[in-house]
Amino acid sequence: MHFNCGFALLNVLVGVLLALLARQRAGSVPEGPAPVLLDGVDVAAYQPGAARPVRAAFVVLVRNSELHGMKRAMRQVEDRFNSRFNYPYVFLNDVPFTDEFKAGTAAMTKANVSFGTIPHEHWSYPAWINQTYARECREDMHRRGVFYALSESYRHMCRFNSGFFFRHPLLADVDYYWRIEPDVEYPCDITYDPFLFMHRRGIKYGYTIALHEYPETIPTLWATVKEFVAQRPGFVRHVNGYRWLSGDGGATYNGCHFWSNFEIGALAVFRSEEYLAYFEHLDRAGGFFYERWGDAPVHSIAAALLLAKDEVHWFHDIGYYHNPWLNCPQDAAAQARCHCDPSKSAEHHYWASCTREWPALPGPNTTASEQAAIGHGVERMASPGRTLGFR
Ligand SMILES: Nc1nc2c(ncn2[C@@H]2O[C@H](COP(=O)(O)OP(=O)(O)OP(=O)(O)O)[C@@H](O)[C@H]2O)c(=O)[nH]1
Ligand SMILES: [Mg+2]
Repeated sequence: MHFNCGFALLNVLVGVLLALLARQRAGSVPEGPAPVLLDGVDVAAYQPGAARPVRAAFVVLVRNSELHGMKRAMRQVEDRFNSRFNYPYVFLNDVPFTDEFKAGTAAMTKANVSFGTIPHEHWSYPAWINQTYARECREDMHRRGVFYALSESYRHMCRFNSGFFFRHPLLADVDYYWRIEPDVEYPCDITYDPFLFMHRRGIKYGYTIALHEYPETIPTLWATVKEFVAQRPGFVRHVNGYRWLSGDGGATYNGCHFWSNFEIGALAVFRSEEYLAYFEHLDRAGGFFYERWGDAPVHSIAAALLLAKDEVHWFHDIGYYHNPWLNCPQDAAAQARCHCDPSKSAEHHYWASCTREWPALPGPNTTASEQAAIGHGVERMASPGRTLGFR
């Protein structure tokens, strides 16, 4: 009896002690999940519709017929990144989007989506283009086996991406864009906000893969750029970029370009007076239609000439695939969050050697004599008697 009483008392004491401990522990645990910080920003800033730290959006030029490939790309973009960050999507099309396309893509995300039709003047022949000659050029390129040689829409697409996407009213309040296309893949978790990363570090243009261009699509592009450079002393601000574009001091273009189906960029670059004048000069020359100038070399030449080395960033840590090229992070820590084979990454291939050549350029600490040597080569690009301004 005495033993039973003592045991009961002990039980009560242990019970009270456990209850006290439980209360104390409960008191130290905050209500709901602890706030998670992403690159120093509270996740609340990334709720759909919240005022975000950076005004940014995905920008997608796409056809109604590509709905399924678009959903496929969005699935990975969402799973790997945007389900936590909720950046809005802006879809653009040369014809109105169907209700099926709108509903199908909106169902893939909780972020805002908007759908815009491209103004006719941004997707048609300018008055100065001789359309008969343009057709002859397409047929000639076709006989020579050039990819997309006969396609008129491909040329409108390249011209739109070169000179007009950033003027669309749906992007009026957007400062940074991230381009995606149907069927692209994102095989790695992206655990930080690339827009904020760029904004905080003053980066204006980001890429994952840089390739050489097919020379037969741009026979006169470089000569047209040189003409513009000669007319606009000051356009070339950063001579180091020339090393990336030309191995012979500007005489010829080596074809290096950032592969523009992936781009994260500051729209201010494209909206700048310099870029608009550059695009206007190229557009007047007619090479978007008489040849098949791609938006990738057009963007890249401008980025290389207008931006400093450190304003262009290789996102080596963002896994990305657009047929047939892959960017797959090489380091073991990143691999833990990826489903790609690092040995297949484009950077190992000679055709994508431009990928690593940008980060290998001389930087802001390049010596004066090195700069002078580069500058000397660049000056050869200008017409005799013209001076180029460098900053
Ligand atoms: N709305 C619309 N979008 C287009 C048109 N042509 C191309 N696009 C889009 O523009 C982007 C680039 O076109 P692609 O056909 O992928 O060009 P590419 O990447 O050079 O070629 P691929 O290697 O075939 O992918 C994609 O997002 C397409 O969906 C068009 O005529 N209308
Ligand atoms: Mg494509």
